[in-house]
Amino acid sequence: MTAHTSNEAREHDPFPVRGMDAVVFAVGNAKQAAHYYSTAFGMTLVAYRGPEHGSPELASYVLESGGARFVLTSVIRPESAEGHRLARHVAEHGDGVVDLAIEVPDARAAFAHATAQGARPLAEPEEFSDENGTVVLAAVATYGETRHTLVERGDYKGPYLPGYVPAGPLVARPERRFFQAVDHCVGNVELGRMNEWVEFYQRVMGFTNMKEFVGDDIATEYSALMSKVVADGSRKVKFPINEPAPGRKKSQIDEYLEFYGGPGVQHIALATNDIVATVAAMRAAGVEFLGVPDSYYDELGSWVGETRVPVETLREHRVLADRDEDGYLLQIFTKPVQDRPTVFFELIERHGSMGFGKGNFKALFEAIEREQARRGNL
Ligand code: TYF
Ligand code: FE
Repeated sequence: MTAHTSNEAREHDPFPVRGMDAVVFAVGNAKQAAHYYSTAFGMTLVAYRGPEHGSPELASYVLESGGARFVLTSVIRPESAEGHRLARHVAEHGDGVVDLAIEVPDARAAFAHATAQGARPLAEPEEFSDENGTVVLAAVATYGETRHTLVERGDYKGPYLPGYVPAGPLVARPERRFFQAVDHCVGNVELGRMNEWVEFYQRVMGFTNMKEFVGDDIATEYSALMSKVVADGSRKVKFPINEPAPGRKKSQIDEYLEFYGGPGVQHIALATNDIVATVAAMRAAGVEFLGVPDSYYDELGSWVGETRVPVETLREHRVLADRDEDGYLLQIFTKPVQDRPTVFFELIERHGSMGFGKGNFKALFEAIEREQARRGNL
């Protein structure tokens, strides 16, 4: 019965997905970035591709933490169109996300559906093989210069993709994993374009709107952004889309668009099951988080109810909490992780809630505004 139901569900899903395959970053110095994500994010280097192994143009480091996978690529010597594209990406946008790669059961079918629904093709489906098996890759464009590679792994057994060799770890693994999955990946798009991109994911990938959104009522009062969330049927892949809104001050989304040089990935949320331990470990390694005022915690206790960690512990670590009808969540946001005020990370510990922390938007956006002011961009 269960098997029958899930088979049927799959047949009716025009774009079935298995989950996020990887978040791919183009950076100026992947060797150093791999060290940062190892020491400060507790990730483990598992695979590498570079000039020592027949790739003279690009160096790529694959890091994992549970099911979360980051790929960090930098250009050694631009030769091909791909090398020039990545070199120009870093020159224009700074370090950033070039690819939100999605694992699919059938990359040819996913690509055919996406392009029939109007997605711009970037790479036709192609097989890549080595002694570990065969994968099929295809790619379509999304907002800005970001892409979605569609990854069909079948029973591929290598450490990442053909062309990569096993590598690492760079440093001793932490005793405890800091996070175990990518929870959601957020895009910033231009003023007035949010609904187009929401419709893009609905049409091209069959994603549906999740109920959480920031409308113009909230936007004009304090957040200066509007936001909607799309997700696949299984809710393993969740993509909130933000656009700037006219507020009292300069929108944080406008600041991003200005410094990134257009639309792109704003933050990656990482799912943890012990946010307090993870924040403590990341802080000790030098990661900076947004702070909220003490008054946030003075009020929190009166409405958030029972949480796994007492409010006083949340206060100590500046962790935020929110509750809805399904449960609660704990979350915290890093400051931008490069010199440009662009990409940052979120840690999220979910206990039933499928939301994104709507109850925290006011405190969070005020904290972001304090940072914007500190940077002279408000
Ligand atoms: O992903 C979300 O929607 C939450 C809230 O600049 C959020 O993490 C939205 C915009 C933003 C920071 C956080
Ligand atoms: Fe988020």
